[in-house]
Amino acid sequence: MTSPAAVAESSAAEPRSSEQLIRAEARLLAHNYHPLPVVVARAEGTWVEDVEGRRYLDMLAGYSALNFGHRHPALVDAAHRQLDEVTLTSRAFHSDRLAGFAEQLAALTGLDMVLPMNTGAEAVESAIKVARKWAYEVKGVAPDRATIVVAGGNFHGRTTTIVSFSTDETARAGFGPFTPGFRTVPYNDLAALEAAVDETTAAVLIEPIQGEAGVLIPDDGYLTGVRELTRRAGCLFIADEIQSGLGRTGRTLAVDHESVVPDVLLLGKALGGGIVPVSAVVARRDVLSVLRPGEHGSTFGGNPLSAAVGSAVLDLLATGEYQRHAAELGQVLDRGLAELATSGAGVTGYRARGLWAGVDVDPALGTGRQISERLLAEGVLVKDTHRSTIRLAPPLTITEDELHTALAALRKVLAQP
Ligand code: IF1
Repeated sequence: MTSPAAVAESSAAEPRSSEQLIRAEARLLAHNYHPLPVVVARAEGTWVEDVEGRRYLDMLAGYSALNFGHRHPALVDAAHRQLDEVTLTSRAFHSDRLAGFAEQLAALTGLDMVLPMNTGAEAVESAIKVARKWAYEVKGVAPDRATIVVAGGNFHGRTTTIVSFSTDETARAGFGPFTPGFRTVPYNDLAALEAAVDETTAAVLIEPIQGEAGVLIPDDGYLTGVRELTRRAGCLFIADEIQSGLGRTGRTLAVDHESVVPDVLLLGKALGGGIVPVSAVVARRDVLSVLRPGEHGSTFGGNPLSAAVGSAVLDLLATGEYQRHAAELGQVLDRGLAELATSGAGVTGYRARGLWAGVDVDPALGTGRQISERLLAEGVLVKDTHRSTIRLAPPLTITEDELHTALAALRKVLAQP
C-alpha cells in the first residue's frame, strides 16, 4: 500500500527537485533499471534538459527510438493532426491510415506484407509464431518440432519466450521454465550456423549488428552467407533490425550494407518517432500469408495514431537525407574514436558503423557505468553495456560540432584520474 506520506508528497503543489523525484522513483518503481541520476523534463532535437534546467547532449537517443531527435517538427505535427481525427479503431475495423503506412513500409524494404505491432519484443514474438506456422504449413515440418536458430550474445527483448534463448544470465536467470525450440550458435560463424540448420529449422533469427552485445559488427560476407545458407536450407532468414534499422548505420537497413534482403524484417523503436511505440513484421507474401483471421493480433497494433507517426517517419527516411547524414558523420565519429584508440587516451577498442558505436574503455579507468556518470557531469548522456563498454547512438540529426563536443567530453573524462 502507498503510505500516506507518499500520497501527501505526490499531491504537493511545490515542483520537486531532481533528488526528490529520484527518491520517489526508487521507492515506488520496480528496480529493473538503474538510471543515471538525471531527471529529464523537456527535450528538443539532440538536447535534453533536466528539472533544474541543466542541458545535456543526448548520445543514446532512447536506445535508437529517437533517430530523428526529440520532437522532430514533422513527427510532432503528424501526431497532432492525427489526434484531431481518430486515434484508435482496433483492427476490428479498417482505418484510413493503415494502407498508406503499409505501402510505405513495403516500398522502403522491398518486401510485400506488414504485420503491425507495438513494441520490439512483440514483433520478435510475432515473427517466431509466423515462422513456426510457416514451417508446419509450407515447409512440412512435423507438428511441434520446428526449431529456430539464434546467435549467442543476442538481444531480442524481454518476454518469457525471448529470454528463453538469451545467453545473458542477468536477462534470463529466474524466469524459467523456458520455451523450447531454439538452438544457439556463435554469432558471426557461418560454419556453426550451417551445422545447426536441419530439416526442422523454421528460421534463422539474428541481429545484423548486435547492439546489446556491444555493437558487434559481423565480418563482411556474413549476412550474405546467412542469406545463401537459409535459401539453400529452405528456411527463413529473420533480421531483427529493431535497433540497427531506419538510418542508424548510414543506410536504411543494416542488411543494405551487403545488399541482402531477408525473408522477414523486424522494425521497431525509431518507427514510432520516439512518440508512440510502433513495431512491424515486414515479410514476403508467402510467409505472412500463413496468418488467418483470429490467429494473431493486438489491440493497439496498427492504430491510426501509430500509423500516422510511422508514415511520417517513413516520409523522412524516403528522402535519404538521414541515411546520408549518418554515413557522413559516421566517418567523423569513426575518425574521432580511432584517434582515441591510437593516442593512448584509454580506448582499448571500438566498433562503429554510421552513427552507432561500441567503445571499450580501459577497465583501469573505470567501469562503463563510471565513465557514463563522468560524461553525465560533462553534460553528455550515454549508456554503458557490458563491463567497460559504452555505446554511442546519437540522434541522426546531430551536427558535426555536437559530435566533436561529445568526443571531446569522452577524451576529457578518460583523462580524469
Ligand atoms: C531494455 C540493449 C538497446 C533490441 C533488438 C528487440 C528489442 C530490442 C535488437 C526489443 C530492445 C533495448 C530495450 C532496452 C535496452 C535495449 C537495448 F541494451 F539491449 F541493447 F536498445 F540498446 N530487438 N532493445 O535492441 O524491443 O520490446 O524493448 O521495444 O530492455 O532495457 P522492445
